[in-house]
Amino acid sequence: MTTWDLLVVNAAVASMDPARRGPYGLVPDGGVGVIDGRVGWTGPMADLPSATSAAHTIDAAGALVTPGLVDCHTHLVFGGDRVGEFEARLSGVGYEDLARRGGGIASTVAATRAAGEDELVRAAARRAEQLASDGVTTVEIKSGYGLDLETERRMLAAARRLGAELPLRVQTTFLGAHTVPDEYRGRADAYIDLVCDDMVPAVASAGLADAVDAFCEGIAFSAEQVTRVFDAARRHSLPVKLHADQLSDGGGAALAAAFAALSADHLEHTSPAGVRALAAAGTVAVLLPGATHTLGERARPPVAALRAAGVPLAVSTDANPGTSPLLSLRLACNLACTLLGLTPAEALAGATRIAARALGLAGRAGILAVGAVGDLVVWDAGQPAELVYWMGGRLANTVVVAGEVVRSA
Ligand code: DI6
Ligand code: FE
Repeated sequence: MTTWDLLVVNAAVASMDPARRGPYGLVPDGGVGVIDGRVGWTGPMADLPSATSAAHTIDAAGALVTPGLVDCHTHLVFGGDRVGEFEARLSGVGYEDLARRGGGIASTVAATRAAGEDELVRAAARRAEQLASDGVTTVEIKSGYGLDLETERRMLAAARRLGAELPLRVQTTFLGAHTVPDEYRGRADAYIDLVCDDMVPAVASAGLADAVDAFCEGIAFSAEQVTRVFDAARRHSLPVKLHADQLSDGGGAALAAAFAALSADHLEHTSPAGVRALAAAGTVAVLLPGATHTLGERARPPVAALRAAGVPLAVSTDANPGTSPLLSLRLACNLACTLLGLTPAEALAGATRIAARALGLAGRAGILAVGAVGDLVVWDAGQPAELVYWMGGRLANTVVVAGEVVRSA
């Protein structure tokens, strides 16, 4: 007889498992059994073995259950704030202008360098809590506001601590090539030397980074410079991802594809050739509508072309102080539908199963299937599209991580 650590019964289980029926892999009168932190059984209640018992049982009474949500692109760890910049942009100053004047990312770099690790953890924990309280159980966190070895290390260590101290799985990404720091102005190649020769080896050998990212853009780094960073990542067996074609078409999508990147993110200006390259490489396209919205960007990622080419689509908050101060993954999903043309089913897959794939966790997170992590959410909702329909607020009723109830309403 199996004794589940946690058994959820009488639920509308949106398993997000493509092996099951419909876009949500919905099992209308279903259940989930978790043992040793993993899903050991899920299916129709009628199939639950009769000789079964559980240390803890949740009767969902018909409510919707999904896998824990996965936010696959955030910059949650940073010092200071950019509220003043928000006001300046509303009065007409452009984002790229601010960056050229030493505002933008550079101002967050100054504040982050000045912050200690405890301070970074405390501030980021408040933001992570907002995501987690509404059903996010896995979050990716990037560095990239340090731009020197010591601060990049401190950011990644802070992100790792969040994973240890909060009931949240944290995947870390080293984004040393986010922008050229002031002290290297006009010497971007020398800064890339530092990233490749010192920073990537140091964070890799300390086990601080699960992946390497870069910002391929006119105001940041060229495709040639990013290629050097990706070569360094490859030497240290770290997977890569890329901020690609956000403000202009810099060939970022094709570059990401050439390195079989886990994901290419943003893609507002990606060309048809870039779309084809992503499809051929199996690289996930991560859509970040919070940045589109905040920047008032008119260009849209080529969603119809990405879909037609079979590129997997993920949705994320891009939570960051400059271009996407967005702390609700469900609102990101809503914006992905209203601004970018996703269906609610695509958006929810993009915030679960496909987001996990963008983190190298395909089949292990963002899905309710045997062997996946036992992370799930019981929602104050009856049908999956409702999670995308409501703009923000909090719908998560009970959040479970590794079979343990970590919050309940
Ligand atoms: N693209 C973005 O949207 C964020 N980083 C990036 O490379 C913006 C980061 C910031 O403005 O602080
Ligand atoms: Fe970003």
